[in-house]
Amino acid sequence: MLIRRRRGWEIPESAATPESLFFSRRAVIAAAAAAPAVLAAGSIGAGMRARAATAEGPAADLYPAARNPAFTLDRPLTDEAVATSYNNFYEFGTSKDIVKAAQKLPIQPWQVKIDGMVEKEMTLDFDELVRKMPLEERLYRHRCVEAWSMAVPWTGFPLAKLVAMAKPLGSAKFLKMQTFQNAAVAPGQKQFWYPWPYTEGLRMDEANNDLAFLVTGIYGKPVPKQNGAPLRLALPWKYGFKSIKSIVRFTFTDEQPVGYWEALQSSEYGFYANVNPEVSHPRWSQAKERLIGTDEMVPTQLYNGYAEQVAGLYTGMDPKKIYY
Ligand SMILES: Nc1nc2c(c(=O)[nH]1)N[C@H]1C(S)=C(S)[C@@H](COP(=O)(O)O)O[C@H]1N2
Ligand SMILES: [Mo]
Repeated sequence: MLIRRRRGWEIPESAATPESLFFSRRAVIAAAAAAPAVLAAGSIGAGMRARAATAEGPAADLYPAARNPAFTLDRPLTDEAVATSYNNFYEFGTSKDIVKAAQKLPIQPWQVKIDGMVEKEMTLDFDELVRKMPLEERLYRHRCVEAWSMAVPWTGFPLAKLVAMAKPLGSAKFLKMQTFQNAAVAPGQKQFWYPWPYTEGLRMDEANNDLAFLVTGIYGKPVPKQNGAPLRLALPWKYGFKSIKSIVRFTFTDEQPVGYWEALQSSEYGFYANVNPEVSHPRWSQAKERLIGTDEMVPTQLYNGYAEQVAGLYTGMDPKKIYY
């Protein structure tokens, strides 16, 4: 547990309530005996001391990939042991300490389906997919809606490369993505009253933006299960819940997808979910963020500091709609 002093301008930890609040409320009704602990945004679970990512995993021979120098940071990288042990992955539990539970997920083999409005639907094995793609390392900021953040070296490839391979029809306006569904290994999915499988979506132009990155690795190694192995998204200008983990399906569609959090509570979690320090979450401020693993709070930036690359996507849109 970190021992820290709160400064006057910091939000009280109890105000920055994790997304798991909703699980708590609902779970209290359905499973009072097993009410999950709601961890404050700054508290670090025992998993913090768990082992770091290993060099094993799918397509391990492809790592480390060359770093793309175009993506720089304004802060130090988060410690690997922190980024790979303080995780949101509700399929495996509502605390941040899901490392152990997540190891039950079988990831070899892993099938990825591409369907909907495409020239030809396809299913391919993750190993086949990753070997078709040009892997690179990018240093990205990662800002959770709970007002904490990390800085992470992801390895992967632009989502636009998968879109190009899929050959979407002109009628496709959105890309919908879904996580595996396997309640036998993911205890969270036994809570059938939640909208499993975890779903997220992007507009086609967002999916084709160079920043949208499909992640296969972290810290120069295959991404571990708790961080969304073998394939997850990183959308650094959006709140972390948009960065869906352990993806099994990409569907091209003309209907705006409804994300998992949006389905649960649309007044708090919206489709766009672009980082904006000036638009508060209904229950807490988004003006600052806690750098996880340190004692530091820093101001949050519009589009999490990526305005130059993405502001053009939202020209003329109602900011309320953009941010929620
Ligand atoms: N399938 C799935 N993807 C998910 C989540 C989840 O619970 N399930 N949590 C999201 C949230 S809220 C965040 S902040 C990031 C956390 O990623 P990390 O654990 O690698 O930091 O994953 C996102 N992707
Ligand atoms: Mo999050």
